[in-house]
Formats: sequence, structure tokens, C-alpha cells
Amino acid sequence: MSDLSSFSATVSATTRDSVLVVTIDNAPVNATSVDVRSGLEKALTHAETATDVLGVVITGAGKTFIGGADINEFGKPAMEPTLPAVIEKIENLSKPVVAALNGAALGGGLEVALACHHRIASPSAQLGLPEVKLGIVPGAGGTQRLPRLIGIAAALELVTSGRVAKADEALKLGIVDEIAKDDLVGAAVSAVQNLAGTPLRRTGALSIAPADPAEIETAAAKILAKARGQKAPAEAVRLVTTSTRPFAEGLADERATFIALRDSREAAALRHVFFAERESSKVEGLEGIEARLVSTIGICGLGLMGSGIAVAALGAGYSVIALDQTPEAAEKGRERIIGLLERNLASGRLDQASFDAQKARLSVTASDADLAPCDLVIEAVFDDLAVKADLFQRLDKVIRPNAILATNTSYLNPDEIAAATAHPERVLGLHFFSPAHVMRLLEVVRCAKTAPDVLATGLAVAKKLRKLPVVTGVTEGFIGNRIFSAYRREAEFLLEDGALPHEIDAALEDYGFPMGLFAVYDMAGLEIAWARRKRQAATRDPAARYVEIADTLCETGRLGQKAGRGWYFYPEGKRTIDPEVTAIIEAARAKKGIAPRSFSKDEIQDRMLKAMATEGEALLAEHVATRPGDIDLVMINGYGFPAHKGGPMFARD
Ligand code: T1G
Repeated sequence: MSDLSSFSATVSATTRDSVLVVTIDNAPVNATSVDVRSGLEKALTHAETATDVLGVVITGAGKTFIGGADINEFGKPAMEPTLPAVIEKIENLSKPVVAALNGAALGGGLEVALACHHRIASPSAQLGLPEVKLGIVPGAGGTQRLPRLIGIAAALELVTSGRVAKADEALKLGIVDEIAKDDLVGAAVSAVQNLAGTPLRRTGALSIAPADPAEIETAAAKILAKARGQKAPAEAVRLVTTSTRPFAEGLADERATFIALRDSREAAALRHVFFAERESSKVEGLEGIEARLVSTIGICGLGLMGSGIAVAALGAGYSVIALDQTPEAAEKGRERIIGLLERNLASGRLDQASFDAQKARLSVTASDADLAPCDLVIEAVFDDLAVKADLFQRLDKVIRPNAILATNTSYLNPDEIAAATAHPERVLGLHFFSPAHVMRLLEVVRCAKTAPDVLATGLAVAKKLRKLPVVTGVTEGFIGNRIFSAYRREAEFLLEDGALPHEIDAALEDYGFPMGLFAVYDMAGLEIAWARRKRQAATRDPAARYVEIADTLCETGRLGQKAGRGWYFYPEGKRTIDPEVTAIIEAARAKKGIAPRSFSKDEIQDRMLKAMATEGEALLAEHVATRPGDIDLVMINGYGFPAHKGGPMFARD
């Protein structure tokens, strides 16, 4: 091995058996920043002319090959050399260039690899073109080279889903040529030596295997339907399905499309979400605070939430001791948990070995004493203060002094629950969203007395559960339900002012919500909100506007879809506008002397967004929410706010 030569701050090379081994080292993910691009260009130029170099290996330092173009550079003037220029140089080099995929090769990273003449992956490598998740399309040849390697149908699915393919799937598809279990670079060096002097397979010059037009048509239609109006997937479909045209023409169209989308509001929104997701677990004052070790989690209350949390914990590798009030209830809880695991097994999400291992890590009991070994206990019992306080007082006597107690309450005050225990500093909230084993969002509630390392532990457990943690302070409904209540109130004001449920729902669906508010309300059932309104009636501000329509619906038995009628009625289960509800709404307007007027979709959307943003501002002012991006993440991941609109706070700006 000759000594190291560096072509830029982030690109260096050694020569190994006359092969130039180029390593990209640009923490944290080897993104193709301008320094990486210029380093690569210099290395390739050197290799082209150096008589003692047979060819080039490109690999990454650390656990990532190349994590993509540098998203931080978006929105700034493009700096030479552009990624497509470097990629073209790779493909057209007179000597072989082999990609040694040591880890994630994503976006521009995979596009670099696709232009190489041969690709070898480590078993842990992950390959993908996730650009559509950022509201853009691959901008450096992905939509044109991938079909040339794996055909249009397979390329269409990968480019428009943005998903990751593991190494073995990539081998099967033909994206990589080999998998090297050890000495990846050594295998790549040998590949260069074997290719030296032979005609090189230049991806851009490959012809595309003919595709079945009907199959492509059907796939494209499904993708467009799922895109719900987003531009990027539609453009990705267009670019991949037209990749049979001359290569240079396709590249030019792809680049122009990428640039137009990159500068769009939709892409800015998705970039905001991308960075917000990485920001949300960073809490001021926790730097350097060690999380406590958690390996056994206790779960109290094995209903829908408790069993979902148990499945999430088992899936993350924790041992679970699940408690319910009686042996029969505990046994029913076990059946519910095992049933969910069996569903995961049947769907292929779990293999048999994982299923058996998870099942073996579950024990159920009706005796508090059995929770003694737990490092963390999460309660998901009936949402009543006395019940929760009593449970925590009992657990105080059972679990170790440094074990943590977490409440999953949605609406109670966790400070009051903590106050019932001897050690409130070890109490926090972990507010899961149902179904808890599916929904990524987890509101981590920082109670008044929560110790910093307890909060750090909550965040560490959230990460291990593969949840998206958002820290919230204590307030009724925390971030999500407080904003949900605000925009539900605004929607009911709109009803009084002249709009109808289906018009409001249509406006929200048009904006990008998968389902309108009143349809969701009917699905969840109206009685929980009704009970809360009755509980609050005594302390409600008499001067504040109060809409009685929902109460009237409940009083007349319209409790939602399960009752066959709520805001809509459901003949044969089909959601239908209910003229009787319209009459109830009209009577409510008349009772307040409101002269109704019609509202456009835009007006409805503006009022609903404003209500969300105003409540978000209040949450920031009260320091319940730390940053606007956190609020956006909660509404996107817990309440169906369309990610390509960025969330209520981003949309407000
Ligand atoms: N650009 C800039 N910063 C990035 C980045 C990127 N592409 N990817 C990650 N980071 C930062 C991230 O913000 C965080 O910063 C740190 O790296 C660790 O990230 C031309 C135009 C690679 C699988 O969409 O999927 O290529 O918080 O916590 O869990 O066609 O990062 O530490 O300050 O996620 O180990 C396409 C995005 C770009 C992949 C690693 N590529 N990244 O996961 O770390 S567009 C992507 C990821 C493109 C071309 C187009 C993941 C990862 P901080 P992390 P991780």
C-alpha cells in the first residue's frame, strides 16, 4: 500500500496492488458536499493519467458509503463540480471504477455507485433513492441508470417509494454484482484487476429490458393515487417510464425536473421535516447526561394501548413483565399481545426465530411484586387519577429506587400522578399514540419534577423503540391533543358560521389530510370528548364562545360510526350526509341568531391552519413545546397533517 494521498479535505486515496482506493470521509454520512465532489474529480483525473494505476475503487469511511447529496447545500447556488459531472466522469473513465458499498448508499450515493462499472456490497449495505421523501426526484442519473440495470418495473417501485433495499435484495435485482462478506475493499481491488483492459459495462449505454405496458400502467396508477397530489412521485413516474428515450435527453430532463422540485415549497417542507425529526430528540441541558440502563420494562394495564406498548417493547428487544388486575385479565392480556405478535409473524414482519424470542421475553402477572426487576414501568390503566395514583403508590414499594415510572395518560395531569409517589423525580409521561406498536410518535412528557437523567432515559427508550420522540411540558392534552382541540373548536365555530361537516372534511382532505376531521371524530366516537366537555362545564369560561352542536348530537344518540350515526350517518356502513344533522346545525345557528354564510375551501383551510398555528404559538410561549418543528412533527405523525405541507407552524410561515 502506498502512502495516503489526499485529493481534498474529505477525499483521500491509497494505492493497493496498482489500484487507486479512494475513500470518502465526510462525517456524519459522507454526503457529497462540494469538497467531496472536487476530491473525487481530482482522484479520477489522477487515475485516468497515472500509468501505474489500473483502475479505481470508491468506498466510504465509517458505516455509510454515501448518505446522499448534502441537503444543507440545497437552496444555495450550485458549486462546481456538480454531482452529475463527477458521475459522468466515473462512467466515462477509460479505466474500471468499482464501488465498494461499505454501508448506506442513498440518493446521490447510489447514483455514484450506479455509474461505476461494477458494484460490490457489504452484507450490511443499504441502497435506495429516497429523494421523493424529500419532495424531489433523483437529480444525478438515478431515474435513467437504475432502469438500465434492473428494468423499468423494479426501478419504478424503488424510485417512487424511496424505500431502502438491503444488500441481498439489491443483488437479486441486479443493482449490485457481488456481496463481499469480508475484506470488501480487497474484493473490489480484485474486481478492478479482473476488469482492467476489458470492455467496460457503462450503465448509461445499456439498453432497457422491454416492460409490459399494462403492468407499468397499473403500477403507475397506484403510485399516483397514493401520492395524494404530491408532485415528486408523479415526476418520478414520468422520468422512469420514459427512460427508454436517448440517455442524454433523459438525464437533461431529470436534472431540470430535480432543480424545479428542489426549489419548490413541497421540497422545502419535507426538508424541514427531515431536519426537525433529527432535532426533536435534542434537549437543551441534557448534553452529557447519561440515560439509565433499561432492559426490563413493566407494563400495567393490558388493554389496546398496553398490549400495543408491550409489542413495541418486545420488538425493540426489551423483556416485558405485563401486569393486569386479575390472573384472568393478565391471561387475556397475554393472548392479546401474542395475537399481535402472531399477526406480525403472519405478515412476514417477524420471522419465526424473532417471534419465539419475543414471546419468550414476555411474562404476565396479576401481582405487583413481580414488577420488582423492572428498570422502567409504563402504566396504561384506565385514565382516572385515583386509579393511576393508587397504582404508582403501590409500585413505589415494589420497584428499585432508581427504576422509572412512566404514565401513558392522555388527558390527566402527570404532575398530580407524580405527586402521589414518594419519588416524583423518577416520574415522566410517555404518551403513545394508538396503535402503539405502529404509530411512530411518542410525546415524552417532562413533568415539573422529572430528573434530567429520567428524561434522557425516556428519550433513549423512545429511540430504541424506533419511535419519534417529541418532548412536551405538562398541559391538558400536551402538544397534539391541545392543538387537536383547538382546530376541532374552530371547525365547530365554522359549523355555526355556515359551513357543514362534509364541506370542512372536503377542505381538509383537499389540503392533504387522509381523512376529514368529522369523519375521524365519528370513527373515534363522540362520547369521550362529550364526557370531557361535561367534566369541564363547571369551570368553563362563560364569556368564551361555546358550540353546543356536538352535545346535541350526543344527547340524541349520535355517538359516531359505531352507533350508526354521528356527524354523518352510515347506511350499510357508508358515510353519508345526514339531513337531520344539518337541521341540528341550522337550529343551533338560529338559536344564536347567526346568519350563516358559505365558506370556500381556501377560507376553511386558512381558518383551520390559523387555529392550529395560534395554539402552537401559545404552546411555545408557555414553553410546553420547545420549537416549532416539534409541533409540526406531532401534527404530521399523530394527526394526519400532510408531511409535504411541513406542519402547521411551517405552513404558517
Ligand atoms: N445531507 C446532509 N446532512 C445529512 C444527510 C444529507 N443527505 N443525511 C443525514 N444528515 C445528517 C443529519 O441531519 C444528522 O445531522 C446526521 O447527518 C446523522 O443523520 C442528487 C439530490 C444516511 C441513513 O435522503 O437517511 O441525494 O442531527 O441521525 O440514523 O439525487 O441520515 O447529527 O446534526 O439520520 O445514522 C438523499 C438522508 C439526499 C438520506 C444515516 N439522501 N439521510 O442515518 O443518522 S438528496 C437521503 C438518511 C440526493 C441526489 C439527491 C440517514 C442515514 P445531526 P441521522 P443515521
